[in-house]
Amino acid sequence: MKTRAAVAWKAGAPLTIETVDLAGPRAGEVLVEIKATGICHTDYYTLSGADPEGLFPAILGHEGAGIVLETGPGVTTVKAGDHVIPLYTPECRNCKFCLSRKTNLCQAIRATQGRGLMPDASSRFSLDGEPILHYMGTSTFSNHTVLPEIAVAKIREDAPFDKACYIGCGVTTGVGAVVFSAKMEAGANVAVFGLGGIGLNVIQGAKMVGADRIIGIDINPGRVEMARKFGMTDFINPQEVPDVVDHIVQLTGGGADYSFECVGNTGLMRQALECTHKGWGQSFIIGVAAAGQEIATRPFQLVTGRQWKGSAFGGARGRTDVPRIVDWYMEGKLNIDDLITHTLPLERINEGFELMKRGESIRSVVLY
Ligand code: NAD
Ligand code: DAO
Ligand code: ZN
Repeated sequence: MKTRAAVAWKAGAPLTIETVDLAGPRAGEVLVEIKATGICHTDYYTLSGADPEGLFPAILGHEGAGIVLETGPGVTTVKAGDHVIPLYTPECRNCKFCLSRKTNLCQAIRATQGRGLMPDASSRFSLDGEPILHYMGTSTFSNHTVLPEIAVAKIREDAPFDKACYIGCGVTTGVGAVVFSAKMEAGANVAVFGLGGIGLNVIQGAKMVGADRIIGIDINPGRVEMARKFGMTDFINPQEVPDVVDHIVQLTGGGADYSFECVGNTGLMRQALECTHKGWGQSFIIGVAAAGQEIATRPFQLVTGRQWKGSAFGGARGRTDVPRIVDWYMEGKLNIDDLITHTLPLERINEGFELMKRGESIRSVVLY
């Protein structure tokens, strides 16, 4: 079939809208009509050329929602007409990682996904006979995409696509880090470094589970109003205090029970660890640092009981947990509407990237 897609031809160049060829789903695959897709920092990271694993030409996008149009042979868990969210972290329920119950990092299709290919090592996208690569196994910047069955979460049909798409990455990454990775308890004191599309979702996750103090740290004071609306109780602009770590330790009477780094800055990662409470503080790295960057702290920070951890896709097992998060939104426990600051047609997708770069949007959503 033919479909409209925003194609990334090379690093640093704007996306161009093309009518591409899309081959139908093979065994274990589904064809999905994407109804809406968010534009995430990670798409920009790849498009900019900073991602050493970025491959071109490719159809980017990993934060979508849509409807299954067709299923390939052997597909049993979804059918045409089902509403789904594509999963860049699949859930096969069968690999060593899934069966361990210790991680959400399913490895069933990891190797081919990382090469921009479907599990049979080929691409379904092409233009003038030349293949175009998939991206993160999702390629939601195409009106139609083909996905492995294990990489779609079936969701309720009354969830609006233009909001549900954000659960495909940002909401799940932030809320999930609190609920699934940290398993945070009510009454906890929390520090959140970076109040963007991820950090604000950490904040609303912390509020949802009943955290006590929720301290937000950001260099952009323009984020304060929104963060307070989502549950932030205290704000720190690092440019206005002599020592952020000391400030958080004072505010919390000894340190945060949990902290989350939602920027991708290794200096902040250190502060996030060191502002946690001696004996039990846990610090979660969510932000993706630039290639080659390393983290450092004094080992005594860990000897004295602080724990340094990481969280990918919020620790969520996609097919199991994403539908639950959609329910939380539909039940009014999560606010997604206010985080979607801009909506655009596919033709204006490059404007969405510009808004993000200028820090003017929390989330821009492309509507097909
Ligand atoms: P964003 O650009 O929307 O937000 C980043 C925020 O950090 C901004 O508000 C900015 O003002 C603030 N900031 C920048 N430098 C700062 C500093 N020195 N001190 C304090 N605040 C600072 O980005 P986002 O969409 O929220 O993504 C955040 C990070 O999370 C990115 O690195 C992204 O790649 C990563 N990410 C990780 C996962 C995962 O599963 N681990 C998933 C999605 C995104
Ligand atoms: O299993 O090695 C693996 C891949 C894990 C991918 C986790 C991705 C989380 C960080 C990237 C940000 C995505 C938007
Ligand atoms: Zn698996």
